Amino acid sequence: TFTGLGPAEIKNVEASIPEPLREAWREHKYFVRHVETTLARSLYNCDELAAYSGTALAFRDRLIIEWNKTQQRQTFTDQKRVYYLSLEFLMGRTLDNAMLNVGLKDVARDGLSDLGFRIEDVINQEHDAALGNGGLGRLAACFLDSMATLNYPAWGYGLRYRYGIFKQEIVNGYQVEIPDYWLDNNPWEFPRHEITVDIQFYGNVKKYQDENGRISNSWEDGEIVQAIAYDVPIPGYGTKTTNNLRLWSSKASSGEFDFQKFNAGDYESAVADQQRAETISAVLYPNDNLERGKELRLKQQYFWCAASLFDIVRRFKKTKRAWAEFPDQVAIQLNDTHPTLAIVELQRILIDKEGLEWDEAWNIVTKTFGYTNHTVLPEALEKWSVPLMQNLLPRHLQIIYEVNLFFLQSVEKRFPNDRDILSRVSIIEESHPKMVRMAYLAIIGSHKVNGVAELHSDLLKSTLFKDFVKIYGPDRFTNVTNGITPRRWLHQANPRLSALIAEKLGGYDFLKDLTLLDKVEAFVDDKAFREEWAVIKRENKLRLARHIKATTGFDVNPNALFDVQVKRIHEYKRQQLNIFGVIHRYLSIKAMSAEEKKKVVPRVSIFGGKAAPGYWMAKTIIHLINNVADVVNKDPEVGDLLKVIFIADYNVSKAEIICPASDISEHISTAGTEGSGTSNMKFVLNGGLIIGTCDGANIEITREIGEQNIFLFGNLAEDVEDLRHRHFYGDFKLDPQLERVFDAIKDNVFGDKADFSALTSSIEEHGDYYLVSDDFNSYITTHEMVDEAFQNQEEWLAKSITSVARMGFFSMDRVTNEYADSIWNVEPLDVTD
Ligand code: NBG
Repeated sequence: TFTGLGPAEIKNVEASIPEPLREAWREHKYFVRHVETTLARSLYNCDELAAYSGTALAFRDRLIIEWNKTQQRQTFTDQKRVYYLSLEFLMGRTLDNAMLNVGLKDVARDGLSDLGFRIEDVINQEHDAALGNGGLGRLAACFLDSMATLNYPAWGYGLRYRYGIFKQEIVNGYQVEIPDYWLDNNPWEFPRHEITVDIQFYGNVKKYQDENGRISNSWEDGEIVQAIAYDVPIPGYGTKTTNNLRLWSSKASSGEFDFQKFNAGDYESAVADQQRAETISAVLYPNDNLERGKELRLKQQYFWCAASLFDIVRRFKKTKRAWAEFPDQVAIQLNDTHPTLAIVELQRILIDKEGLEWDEAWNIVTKTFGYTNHTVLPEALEKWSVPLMQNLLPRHLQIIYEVNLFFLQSVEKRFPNDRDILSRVSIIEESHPKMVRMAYLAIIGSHKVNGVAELHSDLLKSTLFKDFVKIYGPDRFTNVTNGITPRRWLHQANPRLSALIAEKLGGYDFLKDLTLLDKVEAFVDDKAFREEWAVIKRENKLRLARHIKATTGFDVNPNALFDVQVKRIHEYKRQQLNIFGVIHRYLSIKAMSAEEKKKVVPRVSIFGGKAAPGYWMAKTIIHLINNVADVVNKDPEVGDLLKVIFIADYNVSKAEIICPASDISEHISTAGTEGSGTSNMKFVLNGGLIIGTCDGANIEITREIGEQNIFLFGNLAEDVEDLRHRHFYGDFKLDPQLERVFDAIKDNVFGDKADFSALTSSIEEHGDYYLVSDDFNSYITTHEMVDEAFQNQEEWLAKSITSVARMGFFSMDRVTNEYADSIWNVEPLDVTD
């Protein structure tokens, strides 16, 4: 062992080691030191968990040194910084990513192996950091990776939830939610007990005359909660830049612990106050694309916005610049409307605390913020009740009313003859109770608004935000199509494919410039390359098959076509369409002769995803999938021809196993409902083909990879409204093949039909809002084309390789550069020294 050497001796030993080995030796030494001292374990009593902790701590040391240097560099050069405000950061695991980004995974593998550990087992000890629901949270995590990789001076700001997204278990076919207490054993955060901010709630507003005779407002009384900063280092790939993600945790402020109660002997009630403060950051709301208007959620939003703004303003004030320079130094991106209160908070700071005039302040505010919209679904658009806001944030409500007043006055001036437009665009909806429309506030308070895929951005302009396009002109609205980080979603998840590509391209430069992938197309006819490609897919399928066996007990045939749909369960994403298609396939197989069965392409239909705990229909869909699996997987007449698998607790680390293993994946939302989708990109980048509707980024994926390489089906977005309208007026006929599926369900083939009646009747009787019946025939026919295509393995392989080669556009680095140029106006930092 390396212990017991003094610093001088260590230097000597180190000097005697040849340079290439020195790095390895150092890592080894750090590992041993952490196991023996930080963890107080002996090397002879070191299990996999301790090996994980030791390795993580060794890498953390590295990250934090670079983190410090990066922060110093950013402060010293004093360039414009970007702040990404997101209520969700779906980071997944950190160790593997950290090892790859600093380029020392091989060193760690050898070191661990010397000590008798397999690096994969050690990596698997880590708990996912699951501070997000789905695509929106994962996009934020991809942003952090890209911003660091591209050397942008950038910070993420979020909440440090004590409980991340719940852990999903399936019991008797039903989803059961288990709390995810993820913080034990988390080496990746640094508590900053010295960085605290007092956050105020409730109270009232008083007017007073300041020393210049100006009438000012002051927000008084109410209660104070303390925000404490926790910092998470974010290493870029192949660069020294290590950025910061700052997460806020809530605590009763010391002043808040009620000593009067305490002295009066009411200790319990004093502790209860304490606990109440801590609940603010206790739990992530588990809804994806749905807002419920709960007061605690609004408290979370303000708590996080106010703490982050205080921090940003404090940093700016240290530079002693004039306020007018604020937007030259600070860009703040709002990840959806969740952080919209930051707009109001900055205005409040500038006018109430810093004494700026309204117009001067508002000009600074609008130049600072950019707003990204992620959905057109009406149930996801945030509105807060005016009485709720009046109570919780009285001063902010006043400011919102004032912003609205000035805005409506300007609209009235420009459109004097349009009486309706004022009520349509007002931030305040005149309902009972009145509601604050957060998206409108976000548009009015930002200089740029963007959607996340072309179709989505077009729909925003032509429907939801149409009036605002008229008011502000088209330039305020733009599109930045989403992307994914190739570091995690190719290199980390699929190391062999990444290595094969690197071998052909002469290195890993493509991980920093994904457009270089186009050179892969030259090898599409290279026999050895194709074979290697096919072997890698097979290995990845075997890996998933082992996972399925271990977690569900079912054996799946790795030669079968793996058909995957993993994402949040939502009616608009249409897992019901998929499972109805599976039932259709099952019934067809059952009706076949032995001869006919020989021609069937064996399939494994794989599902995964969580339902929001209160979303009953989504839970019904999960139940149906599991019941179908139960029947199909045990039916001897079907055997290997069809298997149905529900992978419980889908999360980022499972996605890393699943994405590389798919032959085909499903992105089948009703046209016009999916903002972008990002797993579609992950699957194609890993050599899987996709079946999808003309929705979200599927459209641009098709444009990039060519329509011969994708299976598109279903009605177009432009036809959806009309179809819904017709259904509403009774013009609806259930697709006959779907009827056969419903008949089987109603014959109790998959358990008690009563359990699924809401699902079938939503289609048959209640207007089929998501057009499942309208798209069913097209869906089934297209799946037949998939089967046919899969039988020609050579052509399938060519499609797979060609598609990967054409995926360069979907790198998160392209996305980040587009935001930097067209929204933030920030430059990367030079880190050459
Ligand atoms: C989601 C969309 C996805 C999109 C991600 C990231 C919300 C509100 N929206 O289609 O549903 O890919 O955002 O942009 O979670």
